[in-house]
Amino acid sequence: QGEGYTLGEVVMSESILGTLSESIEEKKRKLAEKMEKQMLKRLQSSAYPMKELMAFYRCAQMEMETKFRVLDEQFSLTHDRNPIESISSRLKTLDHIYEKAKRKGIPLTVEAIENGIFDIAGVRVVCPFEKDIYMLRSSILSQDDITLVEERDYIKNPKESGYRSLHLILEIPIFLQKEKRMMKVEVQLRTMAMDQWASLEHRLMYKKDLPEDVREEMKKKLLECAALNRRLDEIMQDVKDTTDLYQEED
Ligand code: 0O2
Repeated sequence: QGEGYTLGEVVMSESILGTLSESIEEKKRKLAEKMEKQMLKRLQSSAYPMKELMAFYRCAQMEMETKFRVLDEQFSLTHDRNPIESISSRLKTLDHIYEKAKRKGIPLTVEAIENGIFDIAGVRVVCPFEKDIYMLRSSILSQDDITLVEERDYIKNPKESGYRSLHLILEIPIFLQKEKRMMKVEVQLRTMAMDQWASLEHRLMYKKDLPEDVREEMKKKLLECAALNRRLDEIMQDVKDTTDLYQEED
């Protein structure tokens, strides 16, 4: 009865307080959701700056693709084979940009997105052999208009899932009517075996209706495949290097 309340009143007021704080939390959550939706709408409706940024990324992607195509062309002249099997590009969709910004706590402004998300433009380069990847890496990095912003070598240090690829975040200039603009592009370099593995694993990740035990079993199998692929890439490289040696002696 300390402050003149009965026990029943204290219990009551505690439960009222509990309900109140729950409803405040709920209100806060709804407000945050509403603000996020408004920000996304603003981002979509600030159509011109965002559209412009996406157009710049498309240009940077084209520039980057061309650089790799040029390297492939030149190498094929001198070595009688192509170090690039295929090149593909993708621009992240607005929804995926939004999800990533949310995950990383990046404000939904055009400027913050450009400064905080580096893989809006992505170029994937698939090579026959692992050594081709590192040859292309050093050729592209030796170009004086390219800056390496970040490098993640998931070939030397594969991800826990078994994922392997070399990731480079590169800054490349695009030349507009009146200005030069530096843009970031994520380049993923991988062998054909790594590419096939990544596509299969990606499919598995997006199968939401898979029973948990089946998913675990598939993950295990994919880990096995990753180890086999690694060995496959090593043997193929060895066969090629040895064959090249004999060719040189002819
Ligand atoms: P999408 O559809 O290719 O755009 P971060 O927050 O920066 O540390 P982030 O950006 O995921 O994390 O960087 P990370 O881990 O280097 O991966 C970037 C991209 O590599 C992914 O892009 C995938 O394309 C690919 N990747 C990375 N890990 C895996 C993996 O375990 N399996 C497969 N299949 N691909 C992987 P997005 O944005 O996830 O997808």
